[in-house]
Amino acid sequence: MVRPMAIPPTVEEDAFADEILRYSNCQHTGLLTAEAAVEVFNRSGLSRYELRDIWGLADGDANGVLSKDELIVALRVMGWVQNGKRFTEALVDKPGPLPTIQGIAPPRPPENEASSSSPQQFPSVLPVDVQRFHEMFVNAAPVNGYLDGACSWPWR
Ligand SMILES: [Ca+2]
Repeated sequence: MVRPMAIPPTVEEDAFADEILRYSNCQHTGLLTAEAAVEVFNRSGLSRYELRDIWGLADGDANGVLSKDELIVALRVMGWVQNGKRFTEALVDKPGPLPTIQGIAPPRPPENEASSSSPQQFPSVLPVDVQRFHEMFVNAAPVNGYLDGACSWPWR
């Protein structure tokens, strides 16, 4: 039996587990195979001894694959160990920082979506604009490469 977590998975943990299942092409079964887990966990930068302990704890039913719940256990403990905690089973009982897994970015929390879209409001510069700016620059007869401020931005 899987030991239930004292604190249920956070939205971020749940989403990160989904992301890893997707990355490993295991999203249909919802089970992370040992082979896929090794591939993913090795990207955490933890030692194989730490990973062995984490795997042993996470695969609570010892069937050699991680269910999503078991994967979240692994992620939670990995996050703590990456942040300098010594491995203990008690780490499972408190949500910590999400682990860093190279090549797999944790999904953005929903509340960040609004702010992350703001940079896209800047008009993109098309190549034709670059050419036009270049012509304006040349036509303004730069002296030693510098322009008078009033000349360099004529559309003001
Ligand atoms: Ca299992």
